[in-house]
Amino acid sequence: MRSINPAVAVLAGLLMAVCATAHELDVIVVGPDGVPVPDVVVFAEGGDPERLETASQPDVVMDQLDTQFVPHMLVVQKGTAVVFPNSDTVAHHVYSFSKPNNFVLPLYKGNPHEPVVFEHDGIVTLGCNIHDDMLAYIVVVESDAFGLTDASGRVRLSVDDRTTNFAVRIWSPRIRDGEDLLIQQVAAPASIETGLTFALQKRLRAPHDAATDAVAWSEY
Ligand SMILES: [Cu+2]
Repeated sequence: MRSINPAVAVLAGLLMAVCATAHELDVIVVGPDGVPVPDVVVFAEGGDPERLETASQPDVVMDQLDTQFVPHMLVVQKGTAVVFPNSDTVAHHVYSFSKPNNFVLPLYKGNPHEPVVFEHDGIVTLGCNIHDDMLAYIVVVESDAFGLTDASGRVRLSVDDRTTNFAVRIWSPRIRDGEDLLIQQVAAPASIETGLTFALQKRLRAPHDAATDAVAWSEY
């Protein structure tokens, strides 16, 4: 049996370390008036499946406070467990009809329920049976490069640089533009350095409109 030359092993280790570094990809989303759009989900599609399988987030919290879900928008990697504590003194009955991620947490106070593990990518619309105004979204992505735009419409994604050809997709319940404007291919490191701009053409819905019928991305 041949043994591995230690120098080769060290070199291979160094190469793997170099290859595992990530590019920072800046993404900005602006509305038709050029105004930055906050709270937009941005994520990279495609990538190394083996890396995705090993990546994981700790339990993520979707709180209930002052009869609202907090936060209003949440983005998680597929397979992430989300806990739904009720921090109000009134009881809530949390549900989602968004198949196949649908679930129900029957009427409760405190935090008596097990976390919900979201096994399918897609948009999960949350509601409460007691309070019709309670609305929030969990966007489940098959990606470990994702985030929400900040007040300046920006988000920085850490993209594994083994990925040379991937797409960046955005989603928000406020966006009315068609799918073609919501996805951009990233083919070369050059475009990673310059960053991506999503310039929306249609006027946005108001921040908390419950317009769930019109907002799913193509496969949902
Ligand atoms: Cu409620």
